Amino acid sequence: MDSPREGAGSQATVFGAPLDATQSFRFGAAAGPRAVREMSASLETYSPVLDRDIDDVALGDLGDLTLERLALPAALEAIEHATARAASVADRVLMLGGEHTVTLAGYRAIKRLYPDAALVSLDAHLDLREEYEGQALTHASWLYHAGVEHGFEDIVQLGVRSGAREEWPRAREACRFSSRELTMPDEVRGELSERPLYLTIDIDVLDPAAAPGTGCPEPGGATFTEVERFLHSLAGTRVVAADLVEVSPSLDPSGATAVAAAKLLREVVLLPKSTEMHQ
Ligand SMILES: [Mn+2]
Repeated sequence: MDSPREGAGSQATVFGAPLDATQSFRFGAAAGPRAVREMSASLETYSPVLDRDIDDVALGDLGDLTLERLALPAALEAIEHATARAASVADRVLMLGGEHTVTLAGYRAIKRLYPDAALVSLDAHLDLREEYEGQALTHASWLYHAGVEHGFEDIVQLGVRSGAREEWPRAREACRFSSRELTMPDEVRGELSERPLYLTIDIDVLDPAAAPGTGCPEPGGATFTEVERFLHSLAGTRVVAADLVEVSPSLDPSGATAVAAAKLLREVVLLPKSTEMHQ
């Protein structure tokens, strides 16, 4: 197996993590990876904003993990291993969820490889509960666990507009930065540009008008263009891993949610590192 080649040209590896174990409201995220792959076929491979083409990227695909018969801890271990494996052959890992809990497993693997990695989360929900309905680790509490395990000061969350009362002080006081907007202060941005980044995109950061096919839609969200613009603002940073979670295709027969997810992923795949920026 190849070792990571950080200085080499664009190389990304995608895999699916169709976990759908802890939903509180509506299931269906297990079908996310297949739907996003299908809808990606309808998109051009070329990004006019980034002036880069998927055809010019060595994009590997490890397929989808088989998780449905596993208990949650075993499923998370499988996802952690897959992330580590993908990171060993590519300089950018892309995971298709699945419910948001998958991010904890991916982040664990990335933190082992890059202890100075920071987590950037785009999500309507704070996900900072200590537990949810008697279960410690769920899609509504995974970020709390990421903070406990790896440090809240490494977490930046954007697009947040929903959470229980007790989550908000944690967001304001413990996390490095937390905002409803998709922007961050220059100081935070400057810090992030120095560090390996794990980027997680919960599709519900989008307004339900743009992405109705998700388990817990939250009105008052960002437009597609706003999220896309934020992603483009990460050009020149070092995104070593990204995931896109919570697409539930059965809740959106139009396919609009899955194609929005596919297009955001295309832009993440094509995001240039600092060494690839146009002069
Ligand atoms: Mn969410």
